[in-house]
Amino acid sequence: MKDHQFRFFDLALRCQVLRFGEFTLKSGRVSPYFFNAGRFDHGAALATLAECYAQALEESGLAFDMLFGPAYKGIPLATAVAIALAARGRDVPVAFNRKEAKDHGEGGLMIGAPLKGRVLIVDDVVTAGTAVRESIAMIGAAGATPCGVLVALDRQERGESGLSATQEITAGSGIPVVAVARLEELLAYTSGQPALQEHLGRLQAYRARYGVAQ
Ligand code: OMP
Repeated sequence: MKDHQFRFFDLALRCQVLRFGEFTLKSGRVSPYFFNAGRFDHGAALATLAECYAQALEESGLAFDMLFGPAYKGIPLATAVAIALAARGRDVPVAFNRKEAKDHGEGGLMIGAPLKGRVLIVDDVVTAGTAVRESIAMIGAAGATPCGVLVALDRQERGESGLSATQEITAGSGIPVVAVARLEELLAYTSGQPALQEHLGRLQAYRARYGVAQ
């Protein structure tokens, strides 16, 4: 496991973004863990998180022209990543959407830089891939090219085929998904932390039931 992945899980636990227990997901699956990116709710945490995203992005080598943060949770995430990239010497445009169209003032659904060129979607979590597919469609409809997805956590859950949801997105649309960390790294991190041992069995059982073959 990489250094920034350790930092990411340490931060997620400290901020109570990552919690263990019993959680019903959007998909209806009952999960022994949940990742709530809304709890990255102060400046230093967002700065560290954005550094982890920027590191994962740089290591991926993915080419992109601008960032897009889907409402709501993607908005602060894409903004924070744009700031982290600027600190690394790369100044890129950033855009986001609103969920309801406004018919006064500047109007429209999109805010920030005009969507054009290769657009990288920045979001929190992928489970079944529904949210990511919606963002890909939104960018295509705006006449730009969705070129990749950058998320904090890929839960590596089985999609409709034997592949994971993120593998299905890439297979279906050619769009790569880069994650700061995946369930695989969460398992490695958990097994290395004495205080988290009690959760390991439930995580492994969940992966056996809903995950993909490693
Ligand atoms: P999919 O659209 O199925 O990929 O699920 C991703 C979304 O589920 C996220 O954007 C969240 O709204 C929510 N979610 C989490 O935030 N954290 C989790 O650990 C799991 C989920 C989820 O419901 O699957």
